[in-house]
Amino acid sequence: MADMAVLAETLIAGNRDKVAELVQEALAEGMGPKEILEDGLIAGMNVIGKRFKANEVYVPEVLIAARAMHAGMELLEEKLAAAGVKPIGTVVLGTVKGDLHDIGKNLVNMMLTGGGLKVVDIGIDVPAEKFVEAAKESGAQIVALSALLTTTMPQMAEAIKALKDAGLEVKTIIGGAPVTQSFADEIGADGYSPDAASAVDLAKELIGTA
Ligand code: B1M
Repeated sequence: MADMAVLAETLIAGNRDKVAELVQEALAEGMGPKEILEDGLIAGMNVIGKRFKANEVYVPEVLIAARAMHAGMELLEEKLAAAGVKPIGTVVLGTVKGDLHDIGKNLVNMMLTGGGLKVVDIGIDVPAEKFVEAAKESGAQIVALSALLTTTMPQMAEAIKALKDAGLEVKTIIGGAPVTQSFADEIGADGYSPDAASAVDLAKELIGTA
């Protein structure tokens, strides 16, 4: 029977082709897609998240592991849907208006996806009303905002205000190099995360599945 520890290790090593091969093998042996996802892919991505937090691996390793994760996910997605396996929650994610930085945001996306959440990535330079629209359309529990410029940080406050004004029951989390916990408190965000891996713990905690 396919060994999920080997799949996790292969993902950590970033070997995309081997990950796809192992996922295919496991499916062919009759293993359930949920088990492959949780014990293989997510387990591997969790290790990457922990190592990234501890500065034991860096952005390139995370991107390579995430690419391997995608290769596995592609093979599983249809089967997961058919088996009625639902993501643990939905997160709308974007970089705020006026801000074009997306490397950190994309990492957050990969980590959240790797953590079993559905991510609706609405890109960069996102105005407040677009966050509201996407949250409404997707029924997200969380809206995650990224900003890399001190000049665009006020846009986070705008987006949070717009979500509150729209009466949406979503939690908001923020992050990005110039962002701090005290800024999050000041603008009424529900959470702040200093890095992509912590964003997963924070999102799960706010959704109540941590
Ligand atoms: Co820009 N830039 N940039 N830039 N850029 C910075 C941010 C800057 C610090 C460089 C500097 O001056 N030392 C500075 C900002 C100063 C400030 O305001 N404090 C700056 C500036 C000034 C500018 C321009 C204004 C430059 C100009 O044109 N004069 C301009 C602005 C454009 C705009 O956005 N309107 C600009 C443009 C650019 C490029 C387009 C050239 C490019 C972006 C390419 C891209 O993203 N596709 C760029 C880059 C690459 C950088 C630096 C070099 C690297 C940013 C990065 O990707 N880091 C950056 C200097 C630096 O940080 N060393 C700089 C890696 C990434 C993994 O980290 O994004 O912090 P980061 O994400 C982390 C965490 O912050 C967190 O998780 C990630 C991983 O752990 N995180 C979240 C991020 N978002 C989160 C959301 C969450 C949770 C966690 O949700 C809950």
